[in-house]
Amino acid sequence: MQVYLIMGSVNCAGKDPAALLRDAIEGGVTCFQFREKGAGALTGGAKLALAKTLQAVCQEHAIPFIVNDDVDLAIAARADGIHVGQDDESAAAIRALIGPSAIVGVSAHTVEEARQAIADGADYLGIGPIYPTGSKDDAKAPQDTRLLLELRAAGITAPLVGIGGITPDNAAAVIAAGADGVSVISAITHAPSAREAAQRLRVNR
Ligand code: TZP
Ligand code: ICP
Ligand code: MG
Repeated sequence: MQVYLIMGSVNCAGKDPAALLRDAIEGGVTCFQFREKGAGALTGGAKLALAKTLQAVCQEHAIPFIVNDDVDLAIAARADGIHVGQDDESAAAIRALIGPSAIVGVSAHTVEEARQAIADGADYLGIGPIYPTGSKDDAKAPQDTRLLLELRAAGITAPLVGIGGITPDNAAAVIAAGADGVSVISAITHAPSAREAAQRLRVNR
């Protein structure tokens, strides 16, 4: 999980999500999360249909397809995993629903939240926002690479991905602080070329 793209239709600004995803994977994206959220987000059957379309692109390229928040969708689509936040059920409860082999990711904002998620069986943690982000309405205050450094100093060895405002220009700092990978929305979805943006992020790993 070195370059982790997160995207839904809302992030694509009129571009075809499947074409954008294919382009990004060809540039080096190693994991994908379907996050269908925000104003104008698809629901119901249209959401499931887009999930299936994007999942097929991931399968063509043999990268994991992770669903944000929606456990029912993750199960219905037989996704490779799910990513949840602190307001959602625990990693243990989610795993009980989705099955033992699924990837379960959890967002954590403090050392305590990170320890708890790992104790609950999370496979990786999303740490952020690192930098200011325009892609999440209710994002917490950015904390730079401080928590990444703190988690590693505390001896936490779980896979960590940084998220929030990460670009090809600052990704190296996130990895240097202890992240195993970077999660991005806009650095790829809003780039003139998704492929080139993914390539530039990938070399930073
Ligand atoms: N969680 C914390 S920041 C964020 C999410 C989903 C959005 C990241 O988007 P971007 O465009 O890479 O800053
Ligand atoms: N981290 C990751 C990897 N995904 C998310 N949706 C998030 C934090 C909020
Ligand atoms: Mg959530």
